[in-house]
Amino acid sequence: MTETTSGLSLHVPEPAVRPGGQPDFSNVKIPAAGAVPRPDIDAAPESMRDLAYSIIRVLNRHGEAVGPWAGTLSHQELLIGLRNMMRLRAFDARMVMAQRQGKTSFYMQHLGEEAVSCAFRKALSKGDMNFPTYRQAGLLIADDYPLVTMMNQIFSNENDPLHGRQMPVLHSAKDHGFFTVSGNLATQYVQAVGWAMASAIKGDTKIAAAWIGDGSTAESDFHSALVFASTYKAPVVLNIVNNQWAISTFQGIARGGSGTFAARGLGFGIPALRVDGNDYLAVHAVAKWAVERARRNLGPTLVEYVTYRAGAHSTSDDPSAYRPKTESEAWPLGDPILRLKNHLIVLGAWSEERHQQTEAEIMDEVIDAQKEAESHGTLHAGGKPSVRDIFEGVYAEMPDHIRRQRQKAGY
Ligand SMILES: Cc1ncc(C[n+]2csc(CCOP(=O)(O)OP(=O)(O)O)c2C)c(N)n1
Ligand SMILES: [Mg+2]
Repeated sequence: MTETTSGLSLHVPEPAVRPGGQPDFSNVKIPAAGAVPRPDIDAAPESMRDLAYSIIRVLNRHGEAVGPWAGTLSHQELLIGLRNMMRLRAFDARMVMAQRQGKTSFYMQHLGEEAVSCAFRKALSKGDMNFPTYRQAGLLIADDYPLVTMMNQIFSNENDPLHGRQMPVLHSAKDHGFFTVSGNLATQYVQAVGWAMASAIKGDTKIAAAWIGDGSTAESDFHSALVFASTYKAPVVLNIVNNQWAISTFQGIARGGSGTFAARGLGFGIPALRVDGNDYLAVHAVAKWAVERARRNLGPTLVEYVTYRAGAHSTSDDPSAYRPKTESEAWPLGDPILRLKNHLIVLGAWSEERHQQTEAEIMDEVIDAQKEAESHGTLHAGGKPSVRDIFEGVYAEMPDHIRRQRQKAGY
């Protein structure tokens, strides 16, 4: 028996650098595009353990699509993908500005992460259900959800489909396979697995997609969801968006000693894949693979999207307090819009001129939508939901004390 000579201490992971330091992403080991094999859809999870530690990439640094994961999208589909990501970016830029102008209390943008939700949506079928967080509005945009309706929700105006009951950006759109966003993170995982189990119990063909950020995988809901998903082989895709940050907390705090977030799936016998989240083609190919597995009743897949939150966490956050200002530029996987744009130029399907023209057209489209939404009110001006809405839509039968409160309020 060895004797302890000094006191015990805890290991507290620290980010490699702090504000003022040189950005350092040497922890992100990046394989060449095309280097990671593509297993058969029904391959045994044990045969693909390496995929939890690598990064599946399709676009190389010359803008070419290479390797076994390439070829899931036509030129036309790629152009649609580019437009959707550009639309999301323009939408975000206008809404961040609108928040600064006091038209909404709060906004959360997707800067640098547009490929994840935009490409994933294109792998799903109608009737499938996403359980998203606040950072997957691309699921709506890529499903042609009206920008005006999104803005009405963000402005909590008289046309807000949720009647001012939700925080801005916590959308809900059942017909677009977008379950109501819950502010309580990781609940998405247990709900998605439960929904997927119900779909299987009914003998339906619909699958679910769960969404979580790197930081939120530390929540116990993430782990309990994995127990149920793996035990019952639920038809669900379990998505982890690793954007390196959870507000001011770096990803290492939630990851602990495990090699990757994807590797969390291995202990449960769940196939786990890591993918370049800034590569639209790779995200789509991996999503399609995982969706097909679920649809063929082969069970859940865990997918980690390696990306970077280039903007602030929300309009209430200032990242210069906790990370170097130039960290975003040093991110080694580049920008998803630029990378798809360059690929389309290499294919001869796009040009710098068309890109600039499209950027201007999309900005006009977003500004027009904003004008229309503002005509129905913003946070401090114009039309608002009725006070009556506070009392309705919660209980099937309104309890007496709520009824009395409503009468007291005069509604
Ligand atoms: C259960 C729960 N705990 C804490 C919070 C407060 N909170 C909001 S966002 C956030 C960070 C989440 O980071 P991550 O999961 O990495 O997602 P990201 O914001 O990077 O997309 C926290 C802690 C919350 N919303 N829900
Ligand atoms: Mg995060």
